[in-house]
Amino acid sequence: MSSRQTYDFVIAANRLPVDRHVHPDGSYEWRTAPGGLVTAMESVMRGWESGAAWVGWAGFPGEAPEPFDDGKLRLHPVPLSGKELSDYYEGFSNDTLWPLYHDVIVAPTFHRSWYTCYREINQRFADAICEVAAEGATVWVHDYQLQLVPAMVRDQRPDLRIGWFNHIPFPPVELFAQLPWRESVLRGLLGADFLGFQRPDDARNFGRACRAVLGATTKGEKVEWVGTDDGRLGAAPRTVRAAAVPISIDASGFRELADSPEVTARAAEIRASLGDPEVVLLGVDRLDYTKGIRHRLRAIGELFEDGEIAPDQVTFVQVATPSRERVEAYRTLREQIEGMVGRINGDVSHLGATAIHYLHQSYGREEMAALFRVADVMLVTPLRDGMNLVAKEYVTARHDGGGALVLSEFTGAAEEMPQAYRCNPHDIAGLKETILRAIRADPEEKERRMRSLRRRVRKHDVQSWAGDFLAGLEAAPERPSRSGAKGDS
Ligand code: ADQ
Repeated sequence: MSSRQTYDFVIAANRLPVDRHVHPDGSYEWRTAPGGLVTAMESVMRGWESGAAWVGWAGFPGEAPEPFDDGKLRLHPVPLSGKELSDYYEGFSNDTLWPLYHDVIVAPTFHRSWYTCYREINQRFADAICEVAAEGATVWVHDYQLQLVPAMVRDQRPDLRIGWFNHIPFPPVELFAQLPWRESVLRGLLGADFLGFQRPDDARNFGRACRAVLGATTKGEKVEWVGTDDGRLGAAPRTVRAAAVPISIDASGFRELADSPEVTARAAEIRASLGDPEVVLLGVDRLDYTKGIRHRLRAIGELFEDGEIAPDQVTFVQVATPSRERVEAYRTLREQIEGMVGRINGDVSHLGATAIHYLHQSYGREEMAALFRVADVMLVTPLRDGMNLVAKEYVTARHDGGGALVLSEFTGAAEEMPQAYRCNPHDIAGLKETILRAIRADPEEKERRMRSLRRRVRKHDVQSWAGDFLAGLEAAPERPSRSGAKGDS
C-alpha cells in the first residue's frame, strides 16, 4: 500500500502559486507569485482547515521538483518540457484559445500538433489531480488551459466533485465554432458538475455552443447532454450547471495595504516625482492586445494634440507588464505601443513636462497601490476582458473619496460597476469625451460614483466569490438554496 497523502480539496491551474528564485550560490527559495488568481485563491485556502493540494506547473521547463508543502498547502508540480511549453502554453493556449475567446482581436492560429500537445498536457494534469484527490474530494480546475481536464478526471474518478472556472470570456458560438476541436473542448468541460463564468453572457454562450455543436439541450442554467457511445473522451450523458460567478479581489486586504503609511508616503513621492501635475491619468495592464492600450494612447495623444489637455497640467502614466514575449503578436504590439508613446511624447511633451510616462515593468503590490492612490483618473479600456481586477483594485485603493474610473463596456467588471464612466474603446471620439468628462466632473459627482463602486467591491469580494463558486459546485446541477452559502460575510 502506498502511504501517499491525499486531500479533500484540490486546485488545478496552469501555474503553481509560487515562483522559484535561484540565488547566486545555486540555492533557491519559493516565493508567492504575483497575479490575480494567486491572490484570489490565497484567501480560499485560508478557509480550508484540513489542508489542500494545488496541482500546476512550477514555472520552468524540464523535470518537475518533488511535491512540497507551503504552509498548509501541498504543492504538486506538473512537468513541462521546453517543446511542451511552446506547443501547449504559448501555442494552443495563448495563440489559439486566447485570441479566439477574446473576440478574434488578432487571428487565432490553428495547428494540429499544438492541440495534440494540449490534450497530452491536460491528461498529465488530470492524472496528477487523481493522484492527490481523496475519495469524494472537491476539485476546482481553473481556466482555458485546462478545458479537457474535467472529463479526463471524471473518466478515472467518478467519485469526485469537479468544478471549472473560466477567467476569460467564453465566446459567442459564431466564433467558437471556428475551433477545429470544438466538440472535444465542450465534452471536456461537460465532465465538470459546475462551470463558473465571469458574466451571465459567457455562461449563455457556453450553453448555446453545447446546443449548436453537441446537440445538447439547455433549461435555464442547466445543460443536458445525452452522450454518445463512441467511446471517446467525455461520451457519457451529463447534466451540468453553467452560471456566472464574477471574480473579485481581497478588498479588505487591499484597502489596508493602500491605507498603510508606507503606501501613503510612496504615493506622495510618486506625485512629486511626476512634477506635481494637476491631473494624473493611469493605465495598468499586462501588455496584451485585449487591453486596448493602443486605442487609449490614440485617444490621449489626440487630446494632447487638440490642446484639450496640456502636459504641464496633465500626465498619463501607462504601466504595461511584460507578457508572453515569445508569442509574435505580443512582440508586435510592444513595438507598436512603444512607437506611439515615443511619437506622442516627441510631438507634445516639453522639458520638465512629459505627456506620457511609460513603464514596461512588473511591480510589487505596494507600488501598485501607491500608483492607484496617485491616479485622479484610472483608464481601464480593454477591447475584451473576462473581468479586469485592476478596476476593482483601483476603486478599493481610492477610499479617500478621490478618483474616477473610466471603464470599457467590454469588460466583465462593467456588468457590476455601472457607476463608472463607461466607454466603448473602439469609438476614439467617444473615448476622448469620456476621459474629459471624468477629468472635469465635479468632485461631488465623482465621490458619489466612487462610493457606490467601492461598496459593490467590498460586498462582492474574493471571499464571497469563492464561497459562491463552492456553494454552486456543491449543489450542482441544482442551484444552491442561498447564494454565497459558504464564506459569505
Ligand atoms: P489578467 O488578464 O492578467 O487576468 P487582471 O484582471 O487585470 O488581468 O489582473 C491583473 C493583476 O495583475 C492585477 O491584480 C494587477 O494589479 C496586477 N498587475 C498588473 N500589472 C502589474 C504590474 N506591472 N506589476 C505588478 N502587478 C501588476 C485574467 C483575465 C481577467 C480576470 C483575471 C482574474 O484576463 O479578465 O479579471 O484573470 O480572473
